[in-house]
Amino acid sequence: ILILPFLFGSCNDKKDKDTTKEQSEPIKPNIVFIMTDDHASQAISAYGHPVSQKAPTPNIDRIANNGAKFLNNFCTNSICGPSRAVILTGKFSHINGFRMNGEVFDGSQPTLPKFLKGAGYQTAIVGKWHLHGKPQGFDYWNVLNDQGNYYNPEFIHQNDTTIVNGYTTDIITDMGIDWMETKRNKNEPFFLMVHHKAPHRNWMPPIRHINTYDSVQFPLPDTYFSKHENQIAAQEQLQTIYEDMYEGHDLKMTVSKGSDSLRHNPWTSDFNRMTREQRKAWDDAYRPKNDAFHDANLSGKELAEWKGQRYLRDYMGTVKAVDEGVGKILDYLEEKGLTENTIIVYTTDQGFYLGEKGFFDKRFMYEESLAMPLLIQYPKAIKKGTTIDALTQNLDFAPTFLDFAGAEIPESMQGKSLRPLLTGNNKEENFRDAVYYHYYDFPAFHMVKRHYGVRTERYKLIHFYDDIDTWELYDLKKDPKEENNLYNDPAYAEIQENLHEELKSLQDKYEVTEEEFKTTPKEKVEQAYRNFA
Ligand code: SGN
Ligand code: CA
Repeated sequence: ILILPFLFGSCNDKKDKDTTKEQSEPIKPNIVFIMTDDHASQAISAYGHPVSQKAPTPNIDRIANNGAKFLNNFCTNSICGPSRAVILTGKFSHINGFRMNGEVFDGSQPTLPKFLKGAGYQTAIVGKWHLHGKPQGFDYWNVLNDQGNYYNPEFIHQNDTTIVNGYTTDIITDMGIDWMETKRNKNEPFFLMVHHKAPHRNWMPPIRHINTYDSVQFPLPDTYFSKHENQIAAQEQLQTIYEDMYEGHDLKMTVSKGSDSLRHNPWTSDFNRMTREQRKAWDDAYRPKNDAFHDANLSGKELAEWKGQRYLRDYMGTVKAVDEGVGKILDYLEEKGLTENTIIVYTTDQGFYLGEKGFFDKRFMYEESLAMPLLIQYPKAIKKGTTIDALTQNLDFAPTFLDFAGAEIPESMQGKSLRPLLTGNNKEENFRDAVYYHYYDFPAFHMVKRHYGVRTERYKLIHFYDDIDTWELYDLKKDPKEENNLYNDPAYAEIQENLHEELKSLQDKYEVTEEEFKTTPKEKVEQAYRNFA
């Protein structure tokens, strides 16, 4: 009798306390981060480019419609591994130490998944990693071996490398869903990275989409045959569709009519790894179109245009599977009632050329490869149909997620949280005046020279260095296709001077030291030009 009131009292106290706790600590949002490899904004219909209108991406567009679309989001270094390292660390390449593909990421450094884990999150990554070494900071990881393959790819999980049968995009989508459904602790918020291989070179669509775009004529850019006047680095690159693509490996062209043997195909394992059934379905689908090509007997400009069409049809076929996968993930979250409390992101590691300037690949600081598509939905905080003009970067992703997770943003991170932009609490013009860019991977594949530069809302200044020393300046308002290099044009003298100052101040701010401007011995560059030609 004496004890009872005490018991009731204490129970009530406890209940009251718990309620207060819930009120002061709102449920943290889950984060599903879907990132593809080399997906150009021109190939996402939400961005409205004419190419994408011929091959729409209705599921990716759902994210734009449900939330926000960034119109000026850029990478800091347009290449795979480096972009991923920037995303994981919130720091530029020269600070996180991963400047170019082929280097090994120092996984012991502080990263986004580690901070999120500290904030009570479950963390997982499936799909492309490409930073060599094993992923750290993830409760679960199952990643492609190196670049990965489109068909029957190898995955690395713990100490095992396993071939998983099927089409890589579908496998990665299913792995992401499987982790959410069966592998995570459902009492904790989660951070899941779904990293696709597609639509990376060599653009092999799934069997179900080999013929999807055969009758579509994609618009080729009017810069397709550009001669790159006053752009020496562009003149000396090796990523022109009609000069540098491998006719077998990339364009799936056969040696002669009736034959299924591919023309130049230096890495046979992309095709040899297919099962007999897959290969038969593949050859049956390509044979008629390759035979029609042989009959047409094209050359010169017509042949170059044919290659552009073949490239775009294959590329869009791989995008189609990505879009279906995004739809599957969105549907899954919807079915499980997770949509309201989940931040869903769609992006890619950098932009890509779909024939602009004649190019495929990325690397350059020109718009198509500098720009990164970025779509984010989070119904609780982001209004439907938001568009964001501010100059943002992949550098900002880690601070943004930490901000939404209610975790502290470490001072050493160099990006800024996008949360105020997303929730409408920041005047866009105050966000950032200019972005800094620095590309290092030279001499290497495609021979794009080292360069760095600054982009403001209207102008861009680039310095190409190493085996050359040339500057380029563009007025993006008058010349959005960057064909008219204005460097040293007297009419732009003052603008040029201001851009130089802006560049210098960004290099100081981001702690870029002399170390970053090292050049390559001449013989090494010459040897590389011979190797890649
Ligand atoms: C491979 C590609 C190149 C591409 C690099 C880097 N060749 O070497 O075209 O530029 O990857 O791409 S391939 O025919 O082997 O695919 S990245 O996305 O990993 O940076
Ligand atoms: Ca890439």
